[in-house]
Amino acid sequence: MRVAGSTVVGTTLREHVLAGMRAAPGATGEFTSLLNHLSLAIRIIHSRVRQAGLADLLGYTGETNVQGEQVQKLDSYANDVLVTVLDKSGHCGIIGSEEVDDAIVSSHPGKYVVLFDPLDGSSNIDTNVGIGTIFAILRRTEPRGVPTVAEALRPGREIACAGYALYGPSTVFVLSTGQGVHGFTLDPAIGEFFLSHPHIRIPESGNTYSVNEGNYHKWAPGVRNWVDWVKSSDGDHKAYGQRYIGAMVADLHRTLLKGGIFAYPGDSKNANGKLRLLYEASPLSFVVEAAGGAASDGKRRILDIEPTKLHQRTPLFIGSKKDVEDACRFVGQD
Ligand code: AFP
Repeated sequence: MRVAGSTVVGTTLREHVLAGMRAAPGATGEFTSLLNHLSLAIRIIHSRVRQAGLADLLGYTGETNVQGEQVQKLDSYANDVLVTVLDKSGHCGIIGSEEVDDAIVSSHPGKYVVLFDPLDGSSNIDTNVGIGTIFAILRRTEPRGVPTVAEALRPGREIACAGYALYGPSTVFVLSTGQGVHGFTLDPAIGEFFLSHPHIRIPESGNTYSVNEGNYHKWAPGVRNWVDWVKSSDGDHKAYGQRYIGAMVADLHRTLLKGGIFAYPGDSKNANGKLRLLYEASPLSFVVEAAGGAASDGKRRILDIEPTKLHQRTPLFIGSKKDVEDACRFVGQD
């Protein structure tokens, strides 16, 4: 008798999620279905991103979003896809998007909250540089009640699942439910994500730092001292190289795989920097911590920050544990 099974076809995202469901006592399949809807939205966005130069999608819509930034066509398309697919799924009570001022109450309320940045790094679109989608899923606190914004205003440590899609040379989908981080690569010919990076662990330390150094003169002394130190050799510390794409998903993905640190500190113009706690910092901190790394605002663990506003910003130092500790040693003195 032969035992079925083959190494020719790898593990798909669907199979991986289904295996997680089978291992979770009492699972109803709703979370599995929600992740499948999310993966559908990401594949739709992937498909449109790939046609961006062809389909007259580059450039601005002419509108301004809640952050006061110009909204690009692909941002609003990605936002619409995610809101529509997640709403139709019937699994979300509240949907929160970086592109939308207020929380969206789903027309088919379910038991999850989903928060996302539909197209992070969108100012890179016109130059054909990597961009991505970031998301976090939380279980609603009152799943039977009327959905409220308070169910979204929760610290990152309460996240049930978070991850991102990076639309780079290939499209990768990285996610974690807190136990392990796994990466899947899309086979565009068949529209399926396959497990390509199982059990990602971020190195204890790296040799690159990733920060917009053009802000140097706006930083507080501690941040400047850290950057001066990190790029110079001092005893056991060898000078780090610098890498900065300007799309956090892309910078973070490299940091996750190779180690090192990504930072967006506060400065004299924006005390809390640029990044949004709920849509960018918390989900990516959840992933990085699950991979063995760390994330801080310089003084506090990102996942412990209690949000008060949906579009709240936070300084961020994220990556290899030792590199984040080193940064906080300097920055914590500001
Ligand atoms: P956009 O989505 O407006 O391009 O912003 C991307 C982002 O929030 C984050 O992905 C980058 O790391 C960061 O901004 C880059 O900001 P700077 O251009 O100020 O370095």
